[in-house]
Amino acid sequence: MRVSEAIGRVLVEGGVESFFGLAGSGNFAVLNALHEAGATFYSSRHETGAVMMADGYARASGKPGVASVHQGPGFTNSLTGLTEAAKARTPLVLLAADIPAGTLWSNFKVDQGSLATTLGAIPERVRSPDTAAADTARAMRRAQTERRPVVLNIPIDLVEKPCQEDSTEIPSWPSLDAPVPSEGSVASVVDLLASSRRPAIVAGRGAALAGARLEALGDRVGAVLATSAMGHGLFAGNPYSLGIAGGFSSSLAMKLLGEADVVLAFGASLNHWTVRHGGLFSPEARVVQVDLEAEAIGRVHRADIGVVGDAAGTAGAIVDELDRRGVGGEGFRTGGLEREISRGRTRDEPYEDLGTDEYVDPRTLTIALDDLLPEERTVCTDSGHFLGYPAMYLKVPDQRGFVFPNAFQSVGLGLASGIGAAIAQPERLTVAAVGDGGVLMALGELETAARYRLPMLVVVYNDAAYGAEVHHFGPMGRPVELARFPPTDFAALARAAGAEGITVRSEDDLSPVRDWLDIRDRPLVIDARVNPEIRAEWLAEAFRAH
Ligand SMILES: Cc1ncc(C[n+]2csc(CCOP(=O)(O)OP(=O)(O)O)c2C)c(N)n1
Ligand SMILES: [Mg+2]
Repeated sequence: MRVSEAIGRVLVEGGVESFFGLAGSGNFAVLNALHEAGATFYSSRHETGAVMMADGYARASGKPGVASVHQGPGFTNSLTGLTEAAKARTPLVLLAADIPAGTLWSNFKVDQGSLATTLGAIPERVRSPDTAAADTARAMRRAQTERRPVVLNIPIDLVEKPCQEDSTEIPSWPSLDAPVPSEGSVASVVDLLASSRRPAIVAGRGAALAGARLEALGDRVGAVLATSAMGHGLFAGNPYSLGIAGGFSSSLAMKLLGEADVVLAFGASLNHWTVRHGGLFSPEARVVQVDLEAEAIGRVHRADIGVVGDAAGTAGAIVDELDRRGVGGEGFRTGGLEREISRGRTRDEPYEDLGTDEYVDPRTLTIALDDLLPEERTVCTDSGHFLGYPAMYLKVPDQRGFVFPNAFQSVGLGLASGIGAAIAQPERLTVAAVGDGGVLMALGELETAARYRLPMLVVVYNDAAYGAEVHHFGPMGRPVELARFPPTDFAALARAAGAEGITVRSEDDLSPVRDWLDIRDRPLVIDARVNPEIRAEWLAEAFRAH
């Protein structure tokens, strides 16, 4: 067996069904080995696209993502996606070809291990033919247990070398229990809850990844439930769910979270957006932050009690201690709160429709899509001014149904991420919500989506501008013409790439979407001409950081 075959075998026997990448001479043998071992290959048009497809696949499926790139420029092209995956703590293995172990010079030479480290990914390498299987297995294990992308560098002079028969055994490691919180920290949380009348739970992606049963804890103490943007969907369908905490909150969510006397944050960084720059919770509220990493506690927002532990184990330990002491109650959940929450959704808040003959109001567009599209969906967003509309107005069925590649706040990642999500969850409709700037940055991947005939809906919020910059600097009286562009016809671009495309200037123009939903044999791109004058309310809040 050759090194490439050993790598393919370890990954496929480890459960890898789909992988992403872009072929070069350096990774060709690895691509073929994975393919021959039984995994399905999806070829991107740019390496950051390949990594984001693997990242979107991982987020939507809960399984690790795998991507493969050529050495040197193939690897450096992947770096923005890799950084997003590192910051979002996505378990992912990037199989990166690398220059021959024995060479001093190559055009392709960059220090791939250092670059991986700098970006927050884990550098690993295939050390020799006889360690290739073990090195690959270790890369997968580290990606999963440490919840980070691993760059497995594979020197090209090793990849076709034979491995000794007995070296391709896949090593096994003991399974690891998640870190449990100390008894003392659990006791202090329960002390707080014993005297709390209005507890709130805010859950982030860490809580979702841990599978924490926070709704049971919420029921026990009568808490209102909210998530960070990354954790969106975690409490979908719960009558006490307030949706996203922070800049994307409804006014009711802001009011109720502001009234909380105890806030329990699980696996949420409590960053500026989630806590509205510190203004979301009352200064009197006691804040408990539960995180796997001590470093995260109090890093952005004050934490009165810090608990180092896994979100699932900590929630369970708190419930056990509440049981033991007989503490619990209806907390917030009195006086028709359930009804108030059901009437206080963001999409029911009044706004003045600013559509014209030429332009649709992005709120009206998104609410109409929410009504039109099946609820079994994965919503995936790019970054930009438009971002609040899909996050605030499109319902998602659960946390895996919301893929939010915004940990690095890079524009241009949403389309590829949506492709990965569509491949991970084919029975769900994937909606990639992108800006005109973001989709043009990743335009090659429109061809990828069409080539695989993915049943995705790509909604382009087309304001012919880098709207985030226009709405940032415009109100300050600064010139913004450098961030405006002539209109781009995305419906025509979609058709040229092999997808379907429609131009939407009003809600009524959405009727072809109904027909497409019945067939869905290729992507549909909605070129939504949104009114470029509308400045999203959430943006003013977001820009307070600058
Ligand atoms: C890679 C990258 N380049 C530049 C930026 C700065 N930036 C933030 S939002 C934005 C505008 C994106 O335009 P578009 O996708 O059309 O969305 P809009 O803001 O217009 O809704 C830019 C350029 C960024 N965040 N990431
Ligand atoms: Mg734009």
